[in-house]
Amino acid sequence: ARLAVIGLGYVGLPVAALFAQRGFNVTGVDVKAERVDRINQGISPIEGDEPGLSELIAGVVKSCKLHATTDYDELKDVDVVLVDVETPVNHAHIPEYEALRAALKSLSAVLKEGALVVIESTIMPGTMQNVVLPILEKNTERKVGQGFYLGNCPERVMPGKLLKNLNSMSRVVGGDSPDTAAAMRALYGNIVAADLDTADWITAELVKTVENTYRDVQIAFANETAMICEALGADVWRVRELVRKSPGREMLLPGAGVGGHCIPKDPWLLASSVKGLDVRVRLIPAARDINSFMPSHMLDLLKGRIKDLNGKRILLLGYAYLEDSDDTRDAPSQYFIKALEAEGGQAVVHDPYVAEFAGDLYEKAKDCDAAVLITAHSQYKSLDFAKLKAALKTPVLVDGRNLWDKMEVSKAGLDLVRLGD
Ligand code: SAJ
Repeated sequence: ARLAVIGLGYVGLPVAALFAQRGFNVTGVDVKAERVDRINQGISPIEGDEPGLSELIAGVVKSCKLHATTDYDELKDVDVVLVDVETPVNHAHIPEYEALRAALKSLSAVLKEGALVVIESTIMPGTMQNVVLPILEKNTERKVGQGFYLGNCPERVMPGKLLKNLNSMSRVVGGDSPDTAAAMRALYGNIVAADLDTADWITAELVKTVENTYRDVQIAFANETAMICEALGADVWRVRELVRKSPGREMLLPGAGVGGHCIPKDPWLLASSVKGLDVRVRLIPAARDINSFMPSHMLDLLKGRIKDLNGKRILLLGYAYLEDSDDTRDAPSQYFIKALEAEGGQAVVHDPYVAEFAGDLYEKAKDCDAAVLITAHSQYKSLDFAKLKAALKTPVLVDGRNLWDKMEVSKAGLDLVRLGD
């Protein structure tokens, strides 16, 4: 069967390659010609360490199972089209569908009679009914369930484990009808070894946004508890350890902030899905507000030791949004740097995973006044505290991820300031 994937990013490309590996004739469509060219040379344009992906792409391109193009005309005889274009949220926290609308319009012009279209991009609940369906029916002049079939299958992937996640994580297959959902289940059974749960569109859209909003709210609770503990002179890490002994209290980790491509964005998709309807959404925006505040709180912790940051140089340990990752999307470090610069300070950034900021951290520490840990990269665990103390002008070290042992750090003569303590 012939399958196409529109949008060859960090979700679309691995999905296209996996279906190609399973024997489908896959056409990948992307607007970026250079990305198309690299893929057709068998090279993965995806940054970061994705085990198995480069070899997989080289293999399926070599065996002519995967072909990339910028030309929608190549979709004429395709039976299944997966849509994986970007669906960003703008500064007003409203989802932007320019890329989605453009892809659907171009697809409508060539969509084969009776083809199945599946939206994999993360969308605001209600988008299938109110945005995707009208565009396709209007531009193809066909009715869903007759002239074409339409589904929503949200992806669950984490950077660094794309191929593993795609195979091992369960997925929801939301169809325009139970029959379509069943057909999607059979289709995805080719690449997914975990549960494939059938549903309708709104359920599939909600599951994706709710699961990530759940995480954001849980993290916000941990962060607010950390700030309460600081004010009361308690140690949130000890409190958390004991709270978790109570059944069903899976308290998450306070931290220097919440970054990445999914967690900061999806709560806004969920919250905006009921804009204008008679329901008040308060907890979700409040959680976003708390988590977005954490980088500034890290600066407040630093200012507890160095009042005036004007002209000060601060060593920032970690730029990526997640430990042991090179992914910097919406990373808390970026907000910390902005807040520091607003006080006249300057950040000297170290991050072993980000080329621009790699290098010898003790060298970088030499002309810095203090250091702040934003990302818990494993190699920071075994920091040479004596060496760091000798390099810093003021022996202040702020720990935003509960990475270090208080005794060990203070033994080296550093003044450790811990989030939540
Ligand atoms: N974070 C905290 N405290 C926590 C957990 C995370 O501050 O207790 C911060 C992290 O430092 C990071 C951000 O939140 O800055 C997001 O961390 P994450 O562990 O949620 O990692 P992500 O962004 O890769 O989230 C993905 C999501 N997966 C999908 O969207 C398919 C999320 O739903 C998963 O729960 C998460 O991976 C995971 O389980 O690793």
